[in-house]
Amino acid sequence: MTNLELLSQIVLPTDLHKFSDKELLQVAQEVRQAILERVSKTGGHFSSNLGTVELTVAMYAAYSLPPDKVVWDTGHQAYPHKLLTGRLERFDTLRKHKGMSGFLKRDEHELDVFGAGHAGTAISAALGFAAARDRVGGKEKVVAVTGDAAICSGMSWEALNHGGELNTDFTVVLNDNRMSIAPNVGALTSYFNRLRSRPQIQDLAQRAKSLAERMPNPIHRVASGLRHGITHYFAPEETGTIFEEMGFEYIGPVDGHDLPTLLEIFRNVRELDRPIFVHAITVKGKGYEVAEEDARKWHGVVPFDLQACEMAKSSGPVTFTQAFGDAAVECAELDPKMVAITAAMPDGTGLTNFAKQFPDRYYDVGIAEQHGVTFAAGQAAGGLKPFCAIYSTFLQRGYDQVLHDVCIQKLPVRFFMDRAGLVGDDGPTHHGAFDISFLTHIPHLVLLAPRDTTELREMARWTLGYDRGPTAVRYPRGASDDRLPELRTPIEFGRSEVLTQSDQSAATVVAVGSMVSVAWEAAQRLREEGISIDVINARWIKPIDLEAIARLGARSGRVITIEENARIGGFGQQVRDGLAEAGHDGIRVEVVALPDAFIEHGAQPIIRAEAGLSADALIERIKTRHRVG
Ligand SMILES: Cc1ncc(C[n+]2csc(CCOP(=O)(O)OP(=O)(O)O)c2C)c(N)n1
Repeated sequence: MTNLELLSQIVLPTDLHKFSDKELLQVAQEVRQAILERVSKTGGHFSSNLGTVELTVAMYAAYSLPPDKVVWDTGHQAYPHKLLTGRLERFDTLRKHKGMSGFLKRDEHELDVFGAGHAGTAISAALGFAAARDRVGGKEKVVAVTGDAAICSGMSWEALNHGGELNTDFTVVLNDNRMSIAPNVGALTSYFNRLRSRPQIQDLAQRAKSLAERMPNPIHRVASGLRHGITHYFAPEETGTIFEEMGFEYIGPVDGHDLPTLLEIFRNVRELDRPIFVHAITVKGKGYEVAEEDARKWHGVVPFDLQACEMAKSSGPVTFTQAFGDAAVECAELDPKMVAITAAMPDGTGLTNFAKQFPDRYYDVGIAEQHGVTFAAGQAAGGLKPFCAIYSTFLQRGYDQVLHDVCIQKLPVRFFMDRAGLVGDDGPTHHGAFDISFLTHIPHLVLLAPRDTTELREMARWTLGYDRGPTAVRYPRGASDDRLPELRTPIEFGRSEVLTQSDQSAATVVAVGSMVSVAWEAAQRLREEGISIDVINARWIKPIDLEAIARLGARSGRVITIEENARIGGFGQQVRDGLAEAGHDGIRVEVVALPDAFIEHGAQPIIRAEAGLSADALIERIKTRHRVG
């Protein structure tokens, strides 16, 4: 590892104040070096962080943190922030179990003033901090840093709308690299491109002076904000930007890698006490050539060889994501009415291929899950067959739209929720731990979970033919267990699949989706010890196949449900409730599910096992209560 002479002295951003501007250039270099060296070993978010190096160094040198506050949107681009807040030593634990989070967390550091993971929250949160400061009479500055994709989300505009009216002392920094994870989309993106084409701020003092000289009189100059030598000047002269119309001073565009100019700007902006909007142009992947060329590929990385600039190609069994992508293409070929929607996640949801093959039937709505859901509802009402592919965690954003726009009207939108269950390294903001709870209480919606990738494809085809109302399919991150039996029954409405049963069964295990392979493994291992259990692949979470569960459960007297969802409102509780309602008092139901807690980050097998979602834990449970002889 390179010796990071200056960076290793920094515990808090205020330590930057002791460095000269020239030394700050070296700090920026060291921050970039640290990201390259550390993240190539740990894996994690990569290209977005290379793009925020100078921006972070400049802000943190110009402001006083604490007490000033910088709120980062999403948090995946805040590694420079972590490095400038004394976490260099902990960097090799990034995203590891019990190590440093990949996002910001209020309980990880006092300067992680607001946690995130989902995009579009920073401006609202920063405005809240500013309002709190104003109420208590504080003096600290508040800055929100958002991306060109995050700012397109509805919530960001709700906050800008409010911020312009509150007219208080806070600053929004737009980190505009033209990229979401994939290239950014939408009319606003075109608008930012037009703003980008204006001359960038270079030499502030010189340009402010030349404008002042062109101003007709001193009053006009003061009114233009030139007493600070900065504001208004950089707004376009012919027309105001949309941000000015909304009550912000627009400053930009500025080269987000030009540290001296950024320092000058932020030192000036810090003196202002009204809503300011700084538009910085950055390059995603800056400083690492292959990442600059293909920021999409290098958005999130697994450990890789820094010198060879190569990431290992992932091989292995087909993932659920790939299987959904294939299924979407198959369904499009089968039915010309089928269309697909993603909210800024074409690669993550597996729709990249679909987008290439059916460009006019593919819609990337940007980070706008709520809109995506209601857009799909409109398409369904208009006679199309929308496949709305949104990760479980991000569909939380669209709960009301699912309920109000889709389900009340019984519209046949097909939801495909990838990353249902524990996702691993991204942690609590990204686990899909709640979709069973927040979807199954909504009337009309049916919910399925495939045990493997083949079943996912079959379920996708099944939903294509189902026009009676909304459907949702949940499936986990990763690949399925190819040790599961190939023997299959066709997908039938409300019918589970019995994988194994016995007259001498010690328990009837009803497993949901990803947990089928856990139950199957437990069954194989128990059999070697002479203990047999029934294994039911639930397939249907709503409606539940109570008939099959009761039939097998009545013989064993013991039903164990297992699911990768919160216990409260989950599948198991509904099985228990359903069996009790139907009068099956002789069947004891045990629920294995996620506890009522936010599960921390860590490798999937580790955190699943900690939550009791493993074959070992299931075997232990079955054996503990199993009376042999
Ligand atoms: C609500 C929500 N939807 C989707 C995502 C997935 N996601 C993470 S980062 C990202 C792109 C962010 O792009 P931008 O805001 O421009 O920041 P950049 O990475 O370019 O710095 C997306 C879509 C998310 N975090 N939150």
